[in-house]
Amino acid sequence: MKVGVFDSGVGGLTVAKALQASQRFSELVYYCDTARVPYGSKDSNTVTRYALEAVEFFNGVDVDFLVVACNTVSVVALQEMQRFSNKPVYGVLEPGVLALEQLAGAHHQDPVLIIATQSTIRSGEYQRRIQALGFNNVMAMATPLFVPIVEEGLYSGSVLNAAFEHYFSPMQALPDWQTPKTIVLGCTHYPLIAAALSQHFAGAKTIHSGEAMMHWLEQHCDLQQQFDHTELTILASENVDGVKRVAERWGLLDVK
Ligand code: DGN
Repeated sequence: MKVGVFDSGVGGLTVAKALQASQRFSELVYYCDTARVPYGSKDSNTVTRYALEAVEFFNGVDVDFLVVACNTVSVVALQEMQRFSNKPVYGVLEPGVLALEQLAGAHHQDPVLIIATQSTIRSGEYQRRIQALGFNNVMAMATPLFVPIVEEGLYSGSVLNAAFEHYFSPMQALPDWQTPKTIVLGCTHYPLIAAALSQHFAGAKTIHSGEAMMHWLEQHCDLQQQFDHTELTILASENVDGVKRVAERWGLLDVK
């Protein structure tokens, strides 16, 4: 089985890595729009226009389905993409929401923190869906600085700590029972700082879009076959060599 993976930039490689590690696919075709990243600060019309161009691209690629690794695109443009695609299109929003109970084992009264790009938080989609599941203590915060910090490879240390201070210091005033116990990493870059986030929030569990998507795919698609390895073809609208270097640095295998 071949799968297309779309993201605005390198962040979706964290989702591709989870798909590759599952050994359920013979090939992944990863396409990212490095020429126009970041999408996270753009308005929904622009993100939808770019997402539909990606659909047009994947309509000409031989894959069984398309995974939208980008949270921003998944909350803003998934339905439009499904309308114009010639193959099934799955986004990371629903898997991420369901993973709260299914993977993290969170209880409805547990405080949940959603962190993501401005567009994702502004859409209110994660908040709405998580509350609709019955969670009644949901906080949401746009934390765009984490994206360039991750791209610089600063997964711990003073720069990351300063960003934590910048975003999270108001939360220090929260009583213990309101401190987040589960953090939804609503942006594909954030799994690389999951350990640091968990440590900052006294061992809070984190939800990773890639693991959530893989869990969802196991439940919703017929993935019987096991492959020795999963080839990864990387394509990009700009600087494909830079994306391949990041893929190797982040531990993806068989990069073409
Ligand atoms: N991949 C994007 C997301 O998951 O929302 C983040 C990168 C960006 O466009 N800023």
